[in-house]
Amino acid sequence: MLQVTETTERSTSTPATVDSFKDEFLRQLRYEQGVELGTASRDDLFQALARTVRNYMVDNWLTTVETQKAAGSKVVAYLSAEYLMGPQLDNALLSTGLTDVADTALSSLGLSLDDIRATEVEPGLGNGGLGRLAACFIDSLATKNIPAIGYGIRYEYGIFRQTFVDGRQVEQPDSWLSNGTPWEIPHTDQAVEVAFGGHTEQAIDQTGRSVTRWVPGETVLAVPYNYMVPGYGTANVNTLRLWSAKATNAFNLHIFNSGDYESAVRAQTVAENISKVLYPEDSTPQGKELRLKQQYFFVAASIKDFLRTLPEGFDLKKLPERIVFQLNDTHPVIGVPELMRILVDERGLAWEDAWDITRRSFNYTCHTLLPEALEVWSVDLLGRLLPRHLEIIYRINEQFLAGIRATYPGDELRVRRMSIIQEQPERAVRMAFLATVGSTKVNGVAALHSDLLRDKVLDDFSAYWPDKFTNVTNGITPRRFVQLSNPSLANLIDDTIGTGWLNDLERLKELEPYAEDASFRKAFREVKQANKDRFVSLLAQRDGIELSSDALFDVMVKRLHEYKRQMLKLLHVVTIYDRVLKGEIKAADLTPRVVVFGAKAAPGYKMAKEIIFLINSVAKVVNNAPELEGRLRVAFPANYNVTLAEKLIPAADLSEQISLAGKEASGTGNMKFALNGALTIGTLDGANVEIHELVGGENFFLFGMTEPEVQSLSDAGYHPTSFYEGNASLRGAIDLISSGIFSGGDRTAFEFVISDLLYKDRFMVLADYQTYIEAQERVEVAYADQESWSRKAILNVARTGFFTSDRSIQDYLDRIWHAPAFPVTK
Ligand code: 4GP
Repeated sequence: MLQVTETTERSTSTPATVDSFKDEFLRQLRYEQGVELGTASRDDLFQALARTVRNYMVDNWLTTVETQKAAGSKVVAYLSAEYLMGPQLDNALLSTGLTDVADTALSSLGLSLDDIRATEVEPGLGNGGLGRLAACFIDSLATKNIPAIGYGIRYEYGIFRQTFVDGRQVEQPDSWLSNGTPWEIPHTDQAVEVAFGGHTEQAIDQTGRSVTRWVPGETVLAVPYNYMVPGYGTANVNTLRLWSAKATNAFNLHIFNSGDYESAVRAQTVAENISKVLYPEDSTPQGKELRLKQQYFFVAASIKDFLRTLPEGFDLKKLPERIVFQLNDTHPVIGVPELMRILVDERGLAWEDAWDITRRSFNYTCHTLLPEALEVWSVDLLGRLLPRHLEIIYRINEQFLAGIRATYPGDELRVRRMSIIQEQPERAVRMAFLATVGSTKVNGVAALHSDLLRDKVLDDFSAYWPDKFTNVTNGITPRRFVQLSNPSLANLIDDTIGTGWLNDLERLKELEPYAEDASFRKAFREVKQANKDRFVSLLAQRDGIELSSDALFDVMVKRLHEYKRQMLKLLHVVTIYDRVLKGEIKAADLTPRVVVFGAKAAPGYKMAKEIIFLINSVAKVVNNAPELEGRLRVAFPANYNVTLAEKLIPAADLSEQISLAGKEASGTGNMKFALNGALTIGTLDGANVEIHELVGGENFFLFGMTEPEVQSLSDAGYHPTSFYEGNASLRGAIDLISSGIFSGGDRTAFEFVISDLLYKDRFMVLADYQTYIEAQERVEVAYADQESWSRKAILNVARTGFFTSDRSIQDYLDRIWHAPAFPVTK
C-alpha cells in the first residue's frame, strides 16, 4: 500500500530518461495492475503504459489549473454533449515528447509499442462531425494556451459498435469502460447535485421581495471525471470534465429505510441511466425525455461547477469577463434559462441584470441546415422535467417578442415566425431560436453555411440583429490528423521545410515549389503508397478484406445520411459494372479502383440502413464479378471510427465530398483528406467551397448544382423520373439494381431505396448524376498521369494549412470569445 502511494508521488513531468520511464512502467504494472511483466496481459501492458505517460502530464496539468485560477483569467467553457476523442495514447506521447523514449524503454523489455497501442479502445463519445470537432477544438485551445475547459457527459456506452450480418447493420453496445480507462481521474468529492421535476411556488424572501422557487421532485448527483488535454509544444494542459450520473445517497437512504429494496435499486438505475448511453443520432435530433435530461444534467452541473470557482463576493455583473460559454449546437441551450434561474432565483439579481449577464456569457454555434435537424422540445415535456425553466423561457420570449412588435408594428406573422415557442404541430420550444436570442454571437461552421444560416434558416433574426451573425470555418487538429496518422508524410515535410509547421500550419505553403520537383513528387508518392500498403494489411487483419494497394483509392467515409449521398457514389460503382457487362467499356481499360465506404447509420433510420445493405450487396457481387477482372473493388469495413480514420485517410487518393449543395454545414473529413494529399471530388457545399478556392479549380474535381441552382430546380418542381428517363447510363444503373442481380434474383430487395430515388429523391441524386459521372471520368484521366496527379496532391497539402483547428480557435477568439492566452511556464 505504501509503495502504491510512493509510485504516484514519484510521477513527474520532468524530462524522462529511458530508464526512469521503464522504472515507472514496471511500477505501474506491479502496483497498479498487480501483475508481473511475464504474466501481464495486453490490456495490463496498455493500462500501465498509459498511466505512465499520463503521470508525466500531471505536474503541468496541476500547474495549469492552479496558475489560471490564481490569475483569474477569462475561461472558455466549451459545452458539448459529444466529444469524439479517438485513441489517446499516441497524442499523450506526442505532447510529452516521449514517443521515442517509450519505444526504446519497451523494446528493452522485449515489448512493442505498436502492439500495445493497438489494444487501446477509443472513447466513442460522439456521433460524427460535431463531436470530433469538439475534440479538435479542445486540442487547439490547449495548444494555444487558452484557459479553457471542455464540459460534457461521460457516457458509459458510446456510439454503438457496428457489425454486419448478411450485409445488414447490427448494433452492438460499445462498452468502452469494461476494462476501465487509464485517462480519467474521478472526483467523487466534487460531485454536484442536479434537480429535475417538481413544481414552482411563490415565496417571500428575507428582504420581503416576492420570489419564485423551484421545488424539484428529484435530484441526482453529477460526478466529475477529469481528462487531461495536453497542448502541443507548450506546458499548458487543460481539462476535459465529463459528468457521470449517480443516485444521491439521501434519496436512496430514504427508500432503504422504508424497507423497499427493489424500489431503491430501481431509483438508482433510473438516476444512473442519465449518463448511460449516447444517443446515436447525427444531424437528426432525438426528441426523447432522457435526452433532454442528459442535456440539462451536464449543463447544470457545468455551470454550477464554474460558479463555485469564483471568489467569495464576486460581482456577478462581471461574469462575462470571467467566462464565455460556447454552445456546441443546441444541445446545451437549456443553460440559458438555467443561468437566469441561478442569477434571479438563487442570487437575487434583477431580471434585467441577469438577462444582460446571461446574454453576454453565451454564444451559439449551429451545425446544420436541415430544418428537421433543429431541436424542439415539447412544452409538456419541458414543463414536466424543468418547470421553472419553462416559465423563464416564456418570460424571455415575451420580452423578446415585445421588442419585435416594437420594431415591426403590426407584423404578427413575423412574430409567429420568430417566437421561441412554436404552436404547430405541437406547442414546443425551438431551441435554436432560444440559443439565438440568448447569445451574443451566432456562428455557422463554414462560409457558405454561415451565409445560408443568416439568409435562410435564421433570416428574421439576422435582419433584427445583423451584428450577431458571424462565421467560423471549422478546422482539424494537424497533430492527430497529420503527425500521428501520417508520420511518413510528417517526416517528409520536416525534411523539406523543417519542423515547426505543426502549430503554424500555414507554413505548409512552403511546400508549393516542391510540387515542381520530380524527386519530391517521387518521395511524396512513396509515402502515399506506403500508407496504402499499411491500410491494406490492416484491413486484411481487421476485417479479413483482401485488397490490392495498386489501385486508385476512392474513399467515402462519414455518417450514412441521405443528404450526404452515399447513393450517388454507389450509382457510380454500379454504372461502371453495368457498362462493362454491356460491353460499352472493357475491364482492361478501367483504372483499377478500390472504393472504400465507412458509415454508421442511426439505428432507427430505415433508409440509411437499407442503403448500407445495398452497398454491401453490390460489393459482394462486384468483388466477385469475373467480368471486372478485379479492377473494381468495393470495401465496406464495419465500425468506422477515429482509429480507422487515422489509417484510412492517409491512404486515400480521392476524397468523396458529394452532398447536395446547401445541405452539409461544413464537413471536416474533407479537410483531413486534402491535408493528407487526396484530391477532392465534390460539390460546392460546406467547406468544400473554401477548399476548392484555396487549392484551385485545377486541383479539385468539381461537379453538381450550386445551392441557388438546387433552389431553383426545387422551386420549379423536381421530377427525378425525368432524369431517369432522359439518361441511359443512369437508367442502366438503376435497372441493374432493380434486376435482382445484387440480391440473388429478388427484384424487390431494394425497392424501398429505388422507389424513393425515382419518385422523391429529396437530395437530388439523379439530378447530379450526370455531372458526377463526368467528373469521375476526369479523375481517371488525371490519375493516368501520375506526375501530374502528384503535383495536384502536393498542392492540396500545401494550400490547406488554413484548415487547422488552431486557426478556427483564433477566429473564435477574435470574433467571439476575446479571451487572452495565458501561457503556463514549466
Ligand atoms: C455536423 C455537420 O453535419 C458537419 O457538416 C459539420 O462539419 C460538423 O457538424 C461540425 O461542425 N453535424 C453533426 C450533428 O455532427 O450531429 O449535427
